[in-house]
Amino acid sequence: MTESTPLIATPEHSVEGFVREYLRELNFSQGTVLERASVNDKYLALARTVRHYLMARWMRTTADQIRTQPKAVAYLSAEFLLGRQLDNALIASDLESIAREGLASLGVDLDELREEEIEPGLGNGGLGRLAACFIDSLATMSVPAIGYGIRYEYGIFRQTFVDGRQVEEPDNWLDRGSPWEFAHPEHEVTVSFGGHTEKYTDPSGRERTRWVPGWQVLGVPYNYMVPGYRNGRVNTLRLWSARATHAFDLKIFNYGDYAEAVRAQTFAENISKVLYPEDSTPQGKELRLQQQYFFVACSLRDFIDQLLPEGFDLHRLPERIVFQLNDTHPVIAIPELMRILVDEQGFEWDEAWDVTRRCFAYTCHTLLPEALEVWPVELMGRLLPRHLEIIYRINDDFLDEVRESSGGDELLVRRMSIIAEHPERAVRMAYLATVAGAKVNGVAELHSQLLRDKVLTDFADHFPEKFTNVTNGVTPRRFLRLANPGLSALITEAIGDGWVTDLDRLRELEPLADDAEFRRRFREVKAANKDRLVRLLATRDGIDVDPGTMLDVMVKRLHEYKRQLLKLLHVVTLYDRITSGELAVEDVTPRTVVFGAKAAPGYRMAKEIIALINHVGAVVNAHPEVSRVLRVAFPANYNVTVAETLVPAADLSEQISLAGKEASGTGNMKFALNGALTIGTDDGANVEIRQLVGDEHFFLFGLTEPEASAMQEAGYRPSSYYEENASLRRAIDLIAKGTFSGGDPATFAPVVSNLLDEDRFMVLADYQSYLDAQERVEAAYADPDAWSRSAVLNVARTGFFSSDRSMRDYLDRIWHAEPLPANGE
Ligand code: CJB
Repeated sequence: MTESTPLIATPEHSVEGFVREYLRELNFSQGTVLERASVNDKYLALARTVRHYLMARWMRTTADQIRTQPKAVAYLSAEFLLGRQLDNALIASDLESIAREGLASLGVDLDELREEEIEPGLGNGGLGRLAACFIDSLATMSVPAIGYGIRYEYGIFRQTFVDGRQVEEPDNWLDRGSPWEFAHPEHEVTVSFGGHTEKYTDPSGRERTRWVPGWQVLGVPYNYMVPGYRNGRVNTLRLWSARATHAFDLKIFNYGDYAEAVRAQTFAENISKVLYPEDSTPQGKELRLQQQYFFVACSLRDFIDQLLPEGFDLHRLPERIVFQLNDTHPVIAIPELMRILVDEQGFEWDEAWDVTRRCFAYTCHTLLPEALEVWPVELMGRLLPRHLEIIYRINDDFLDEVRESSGGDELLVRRMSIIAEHPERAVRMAYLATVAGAKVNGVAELHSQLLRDKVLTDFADHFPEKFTNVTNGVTPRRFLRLANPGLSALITEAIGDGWVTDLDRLRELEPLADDAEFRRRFREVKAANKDRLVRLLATRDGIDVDPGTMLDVMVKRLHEYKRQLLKLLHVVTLYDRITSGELAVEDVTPRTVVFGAKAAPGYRMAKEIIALINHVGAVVNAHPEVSRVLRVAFPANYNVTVAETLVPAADLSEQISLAGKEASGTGNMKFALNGALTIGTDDGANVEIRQLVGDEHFFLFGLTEPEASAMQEAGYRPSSYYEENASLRRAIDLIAKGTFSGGDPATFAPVVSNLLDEDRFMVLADYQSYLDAQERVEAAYADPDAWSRSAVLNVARTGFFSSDRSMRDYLDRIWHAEPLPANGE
């Protein structure tokens, strides 16, 4: 394929040029004029204007990739939690001040328009947000890369509270159209499901298998720009939307059965209708497997047909692409590539396997056994009969290999089988990914270690060279430059602006931690960020926060392993001590505890915990004495947009999962990078954060992973902590007797008994250690100068957690791909 069309011109990079373009957009795209334009008209015109500035870069990047045919990275992910697009596009194209000034000259306020954008919530939490950070970094580093995923019509649900309990509402983010997407129905792809397989003999006399599908749907690609930061590059994110095949239209003509045709259409379109809201706890629903196969089948087909030159020899596929599997969700891509090569391209099995093994790499994001996806053989066989056969064959070959290398250790063979036998026959997707992937990585040092030692042990022994670590990262563009303009300006003034694309440069701030004037200005920025948050919570949620208090923040999905309950027990203990007179309010550091968390709609305990937080909050906040020094704020519907205001305002970052349960965490990185101090366990990336910032600037507490495991093995008895620790007993008793539920002990009885009888995540074992660490926090906070010194050092020493560094690690250890030359533009 060659590109010879001249590229479109970029509008003039000036206030006048911008205004001209903007008014043209209002007229021609929105069909209105400034005087009559609604806020939405103005927002859409602005988005389109900014788009124009990126368009030539996008076209050039695509053309360069097609022309030079470099090795590319395809990031396959069922989730991309992008956050708002406008802000990011403005900073990437260096249009922020031009847009602000240009709009102001027309009497339009940029900030008002920014608020108009509904963020595409196409992910649940950490995993989806990580994918968004990674594609941002790849674009900024000029790496030829494409993100592939699903264009869910409904993203993660909107959370509201009714009587303190979570209620889910649909997120119809596309209601007013999205100016950031480009539909390409002409590039639709057909995806098959169901049916059966049959053997046949091809003209050369070879025995072959073909899949005779039962039904089909179409995948329509929607392209999104992924702008690099001021490097003249814009990569592509391609999300697939499901449509009914045209055969359904024919049905309408042929049979006049309109209702049936519409039903079929709805059935097909259901596939990309809604994001499953379970985080780390897949439900094994048929529609979810349909979604997974749908998007990877579209993506492989797209890459082979659209991005490779015609007649490309697929034996050389590993030279052109590496498919990174973001958790197990896209793992069905492995048998799909085998099917394409063997059934469609006529490869011998071994040839196809050799190509496939070199095209995939797998990232595992969890240690929780319940988060590892397994698909019942019955379901897989019904939906994807050919893929199941291929998986069986991969498994047979692999188990032969294990048998041979282990001298026939049948117990080992059974343990390593891709097919589980109990409780039902099922495909273990993580095992399939490990057997087929060229590399397997965890997402923080500790996590990768535990993956090898505990989860995939036999595989780590069998394929030691496959296992590696890449510690997660976050994009400094969104989570520092954009979210924290005050701190960004202060940093840039001190060390120049190179840090935005080279975050290690933050090290140059270290000496400034000892500069009293710099610390004062740092505190000024923090105070301004708190004011910004206070305004947001007041207008968005009607929550009143005193910016003079310590902001103690715990925001992440609600999960028992993350231990929001531990944080809550601290709040209840403070309440108890103040109301019982044990603590005088004068002796308490005033703090506002901010929670943000969505629970999976079917996760009963998580929803109970949300209700309990809200009920405790209501009592604490209404208490005349207690509320002078302690308040709880729980804004509903925590999302990326809220994070962007919350993270820069925080003083204290709560990262308190039970050691060995949080794979990495990425919120922990965002807070440290914005100068919050962490109170945390030795878990996930906390370990690396603490190593980098230094023990004196991190509040460590809790059991280590080996200690926790040993205790579990010896028989953990949570009630012994209740019996022996009076403070803990009083806190639990307050909840148990109904203090926070209008005197009704029944309301939170399930939470209490869960803690006392099971406490799977050892909240009670870590309670005292956590309280002690909180006392160290109070003591440290009492010295604002020392605190801000630690905060500055947190910023200076966490440049490692840039997702640019993660991408370099993937490139070096896994992908072995090269950046394109920067675009001179
Ligand atoms: N993670 O967000 C999810 N969803 C899952 O289903 C499994 C894991 C999270 O992924 C993040 C990115 O790697 C990690 O930082 C986090 O610890 C993990 O829970």
